[in-house]
Amino acid sequence: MLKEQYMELALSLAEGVRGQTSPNPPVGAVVVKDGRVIGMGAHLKAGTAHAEVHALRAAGKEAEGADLYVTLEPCSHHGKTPPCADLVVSTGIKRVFIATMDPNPQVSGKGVQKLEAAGIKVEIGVCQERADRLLKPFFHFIQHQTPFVTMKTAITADGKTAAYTGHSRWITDEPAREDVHCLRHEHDAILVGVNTVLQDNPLLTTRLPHGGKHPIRVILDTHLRTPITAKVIENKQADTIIICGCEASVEKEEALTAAGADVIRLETADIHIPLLLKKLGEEGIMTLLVEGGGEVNASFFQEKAFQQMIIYMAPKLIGGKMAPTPFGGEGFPTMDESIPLTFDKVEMIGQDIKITASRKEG
Ligand code: AOF
Ligand code: ZN
Repeated sequence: MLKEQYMELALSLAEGVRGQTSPNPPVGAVVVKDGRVIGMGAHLKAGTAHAEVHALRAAGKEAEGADLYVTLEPCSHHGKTPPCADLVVSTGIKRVFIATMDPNPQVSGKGVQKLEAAGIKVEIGVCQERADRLLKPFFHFIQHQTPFVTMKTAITADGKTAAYTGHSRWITDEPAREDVHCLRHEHDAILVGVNTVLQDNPLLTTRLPHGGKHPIRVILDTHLRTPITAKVIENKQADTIIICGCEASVEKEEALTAAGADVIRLETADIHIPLLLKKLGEEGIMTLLVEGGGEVNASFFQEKAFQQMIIYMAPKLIGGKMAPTPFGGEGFPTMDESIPLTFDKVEMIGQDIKITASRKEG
């Protein structure tokens, strides 16, 4: 097999644990000797063994003289676990292939330095594009200490999120709606506005045939209007964080806290999105899925406070100039001010289309 094929195997392992390693990155590793895979592994959860540890453990003594394929530069620091670079050296690995470098300031090149200082041959950049795509949220979080924000929306083919009456069940079909639950599983947190809580009383949990990880629920609720009886409060499958402005009622805050929610009171009367993202970053939230209604979406839109958009488009037309679209608010006056996106991926999900787009920086 070619080196790219072994790295693709390591990348598949890493992709398989996407969303379950936060705030750590998903990483995969494969150990190969004489053309035979003798060990493989992935980092499964923050605080537990890194990918290399699992792969090298599986290889055992045979690792001596073998090649290691790892999707991220092996770490060089003592974090919650000891440095992988030291382990790689001590097991007698001969060559290390790395897909991409670790921008974590505690690592960033020092892992490779350790390997090379021990006489190991290192090659960087094997299948780098695929690794960088997978690690985009981690890179963003390391650089900004704020979550990588994905806005999700479901629209008709004429771009509406509901009929002019507000009726919206359902725009997309069952398979696309199930795909949204995969998104929830992959994200650390999911965000909606209090209006969504009041109107739909959603659970915001992950409901997939084989289970799934529930994201932390984040409710934007300037005046603390979330009822104590709301499902997001009563249901304990996931934690709920309620964000309010500095003028919200202290009694209501106490009642919500007593009911098990975490209330974060901002220093400002209104919810300022960049400040909110800073607070969520401090909570260790690396990925945030915004499933807000038009007004919540508009506030992220206006601040350009998102990195990715996932659009599910149904083959239906609803029409109506009063029918809502994904972004409320005023919008921009001319095309020159429009927010530029790149369409990264287009897929059919059942009869619907899923578009994954990233916002062009700048
Ligand atoms: C690796 N292999 O599989 C992963 C790495 O607190 P710790 O010890 O878990 O370290 C976390 C940091 O290690 C994380 O921020 C990132 O820089 C790196 N992740 N490194 O060698 C792995 N998951
Ligand atoms: Zn490590």
